[in-house]
Parts: sequence; structure tokens; C-alpha cells
Amino acid sequence: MASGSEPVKNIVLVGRAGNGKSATGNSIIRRTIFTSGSQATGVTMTCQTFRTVAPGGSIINVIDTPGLFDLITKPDVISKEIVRCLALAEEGLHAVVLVLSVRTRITKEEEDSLCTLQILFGAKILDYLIVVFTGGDELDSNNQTLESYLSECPEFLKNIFTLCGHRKVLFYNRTKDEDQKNRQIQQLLDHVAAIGRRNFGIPFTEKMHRQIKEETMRLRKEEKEAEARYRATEIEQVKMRLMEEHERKMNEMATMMEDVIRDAWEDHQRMLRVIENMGPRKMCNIM
Ligand SMILES: Nc1nc2c(ncn2[C@@H]2O[C@H](COP(=O)(O)OP(=O)(O)OP(=O)(O)O)[C@@H](O)[C@H]2O)c(=O)[nH]1
Ligand SMILES: [Mg+2]
Repeated sequence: MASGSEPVKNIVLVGRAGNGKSATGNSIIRRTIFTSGSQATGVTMTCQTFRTVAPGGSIINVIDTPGLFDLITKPDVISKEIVRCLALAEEGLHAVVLVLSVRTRITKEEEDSLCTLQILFGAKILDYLIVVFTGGDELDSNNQTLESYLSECPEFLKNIFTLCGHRKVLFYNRTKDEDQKNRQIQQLLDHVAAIGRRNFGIPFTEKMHRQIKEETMRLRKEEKEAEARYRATEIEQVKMRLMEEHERKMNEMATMMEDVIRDAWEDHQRMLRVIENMGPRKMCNIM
């Protein structure tokens, strides 16, 4: 079992809608908690989290997200969800799992969403990145391996592999084979451990993250003080007022994030136009 002092490892799943984030989340936690399915529009609409004890005893907190960085969703919705996601990973992110699917073509949208992720969080995010490919079963039925599938891999993805230390895992989210289930989880957790070693055990955080954490800690402290100071009949009302104030502050942060997303998106579009005018693109220029 995990020792009480062992920190929770936050693992967030990101990627385009329909790539299999929720299915991968369920495989990692070994139960069906996140809703996964084939719908034309996004299945997961808000960030969700589930905490479990991983094989080996560490506690992992898996965060499933909607397609946050594909920018099909409106910036105000994305920004609120990113703030929620960061609040769910209070101590920071121990791994960011980019979920791709071998069942669909890797398109420019994948590249765009990775660029957006970096624009918002900086290139440092790549130090925490693991790429998961879903649909191992489909590769098997086509007599393909991940290596053969990736032999025609787009240039930007090759660069990502180099930058993220070639941390990639093939997932079989429909498998009934217990060995295969254990193996894929272990491969992922080995990468999470390698990320921890490489980053001296320090999880990824950034300015917005720290602000959210401070705000959450402030709320907890004031709730505790209210419990000590007020009569039982008044506490609920005070807590409600504190919660309203907390939500207002979180919304303010989401609005700040929304501005960053809008600017990032406009910059990105401008940059694409410049690069397209220059000839064939090699990779996202911010890496
Ligand atoms: N054959 C096969 N199908 C998979 C695999 N992983 C996911 N899928 C299917 O892919 C579809 C989409 O999966 P989801 O887990 O809902 O994808 P998502 O990324 O969470 O999608 P959104 O919540 O809409 O962003 C579902 O029909 C899954 O069953 C896999 O390893 N093999
Ligand atoms: Mg989902």
C-alpha cells in the first residue's frame, strides 16, 4: 500500500475529442468511471477525476478532460475547464498524457492542439509529456506494429518524440487479456516515474496554477476560521458567501486564461499564414 506521506501523482489526459482519452483513463484506473463512446460531438464535456492506488502502491489521480486544446470549443468554455483541471491537480501535474488514435489520421489539428498546449503552458510542458496511442487491437488486426505505423509519421510528431524523450505507449482499451492490461499500465507508470526522476520529483506548475492553489487554500483557511468563530446556525450561510467569493475569483482567472487563449489562437493563425507563405512547414515554431 502507499505510505501516507507519498504524494498523489496527477496524470492528466489531453488530446482531440474522440481519440480515446476516457477509454485510456478507464484502462489506467481499471474500472469504467469515465464515459467513453463514439459520438460525432465530444462525449466528455467537463474535467473529471478519479483517484486510485496504482500497482506498486503509489496513489494516482487520473484527470480526464474534454478536447481542451483543439480550439473547436469556444475559448470561454475551454478556459473554465483548464482552470478546473488545474484546480483538480492541486500539487501540479506529474504527467501530461497526449492521447492520439491509430484509428484516425494524425492531422493538422493534432499539431495545432499541441502548439496551443505549449503556448499556454510553455515548452517546459514537454518534459512531462507521454504520448499514448489508442487502438492497439486495430493495429494487430492490420498486422501492423506501432513502429511500422509510425514509419510514415508526420515531422512534427517525430520532433515531439525527440523532445519528450520518446515516451510513448500503445494502449489496447478493448482488451480482455489481463497481462496486456497490466503491461500497458506498467509501461505508462514507468514513464511517469522517469519523468519524476528527470524533473527531480517536482511536478509541473505555472503561474495560473499557483494562483488557483493560493485561492483554494485561502478558501479552506477562511472556512476553518468560520467554523471556529460562528455559531452552527450561521456557518452554512458564511460558507455559502465564501464559496460565492471563491467562484468569482476562479471566474476571474478563467477570464484571464480566455484572453491568453484568444491571443494565442490569433498569434498561431498569423504564424501559420506566415509559414505557409514561406513554403512547407517543418514543425510548430515555438518548440
Ligand atoms: N478499437 C478500439 N477502440 C477504442 C480504443 N480506445 C478507445 N476506443 C474507442 O474510441 C471511441 C472514443 O473513445 P473516448 O474514450 O470516448 O474518446 P475521448 O477522447 O474521451 O472523446 P471525448 O470525450 O469526446 O473527447 C470509443 O468508441 C472507444 O470505444 C482502443 O484501444 N481500441
Ligand atoms: Mg472523453
